[in-house]
Amino acid sequence: MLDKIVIANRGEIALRILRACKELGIKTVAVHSTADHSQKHVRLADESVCIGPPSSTESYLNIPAIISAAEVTDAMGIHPGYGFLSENADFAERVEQSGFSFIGPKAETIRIMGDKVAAIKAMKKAGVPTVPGSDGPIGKDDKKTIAIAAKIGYPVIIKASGGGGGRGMRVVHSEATLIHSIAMTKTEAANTFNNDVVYMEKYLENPRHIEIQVIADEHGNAIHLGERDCSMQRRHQKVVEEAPAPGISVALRSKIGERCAKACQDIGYRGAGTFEFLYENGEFYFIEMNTRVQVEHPVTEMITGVDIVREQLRIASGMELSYKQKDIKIKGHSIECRINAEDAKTFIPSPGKITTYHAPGGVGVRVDSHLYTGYSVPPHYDSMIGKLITHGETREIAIARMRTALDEMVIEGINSNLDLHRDIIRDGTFITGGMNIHYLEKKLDL
Ligand code: MV4
Repeated sequence: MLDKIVIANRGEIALRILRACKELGIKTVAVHSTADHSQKHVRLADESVCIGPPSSTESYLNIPAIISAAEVTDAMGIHPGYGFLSENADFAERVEQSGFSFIGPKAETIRIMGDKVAAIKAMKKAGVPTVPGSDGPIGKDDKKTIAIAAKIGYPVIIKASGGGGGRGMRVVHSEATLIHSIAMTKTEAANTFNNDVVYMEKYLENPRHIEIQVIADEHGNAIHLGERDCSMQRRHQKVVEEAPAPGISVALRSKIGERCAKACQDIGYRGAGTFEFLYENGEFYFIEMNTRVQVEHPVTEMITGVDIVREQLRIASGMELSYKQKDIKIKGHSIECRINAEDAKTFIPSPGKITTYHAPGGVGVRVDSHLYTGYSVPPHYDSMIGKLITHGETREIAIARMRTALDEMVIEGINSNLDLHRDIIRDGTFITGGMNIHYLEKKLDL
């Protein structure tokens, strides 16, 4: 087992990783910016190292500073959490070249998945269903490009291979604007991602966003932990997630899940990962793979009983998965509300001091947050300040528990989006379940 690791992150996920380490007897090193010396995980860690000023680029994205912290504390591994350097292949490579374990996939795997054209190609080869499209980069031959779009059928979407997560995309509704749109997307992609490769897919108009969680060890074992529905989003920021996805049958879950697990074996995947799909008319279409632990991993933990971060740490220690596929049983339903320090109506960020904090509790209620009364939310980072997660035997019970928990939760001194969540949890369409990715933006538009 790894005996000491650096937690190269902040906020709730740093605390989540710290807790998993404590349970496994792994010593912890918190690396933090000058803005974060009062964070809960910094106080609870065995050691801490200040790695730079508040700006992320000079602290949480500062590769030499993080590797130096691992060296001076004699740590064995580095857990990147999510965001920051978690999907940076160069970072993973330098971590391993410096003699530390990167708690995640091999650098080469991260590199492939960061290149969306390469990721789709690898997944298609492994039998994962993909969106009908250009099957690779769009070339220079405009006649050929026009023919591909005609074959797929309009609307089509042009995506940057170096993009992902909603960056570098353009929907095209007819042949009249196709070539110009491709040129525009290419220019933007060259400027933003330093990579002008673009590809084309059939544009799915009203899909749901459903993703499959997988874990894989270095001994060729790979399993899936079912799916999450992340369709309740605004501007590519997820707001509410749940597991399982309403309306997905046991048979369909097994079919798509087993394809993903097998794909992990085929490509030699290591660690926790997520296959992102669009789901429309009963069909799954792979769009991207995330090679990190995700914000919404708790809903999967609640319905499977698997501690995903614990498995990450075990896998990085060279151990086998704690479970076989047959051990994984989906039990009940779980919902997560992302709590942000922002205005519930305008979404304007609201950093500042928390004057009062009361976390909810009770049966089936989990709070993953680094907040405490007197904590100051710094203005330099993402506005997410915690996650409220509920679990129940049925979706109805999980919703009732979430409604109760949201009404019980108090965050004062700053604005939060608690009122938005109190509205969503009472929304008739949400209560019915199975809404598509456009639902929340349309609801907020009214
Ligand atoms: C799409 C799509 C429709 N058709 N691809 C946006 C984020 C990135 N991960 C992929 N995205 C989309 N790809 C095809 N072929 C619609 C989106 C999309 C979206 C996807 C998931 C969650 C929210 C979204 C919001 C807008 C657009």
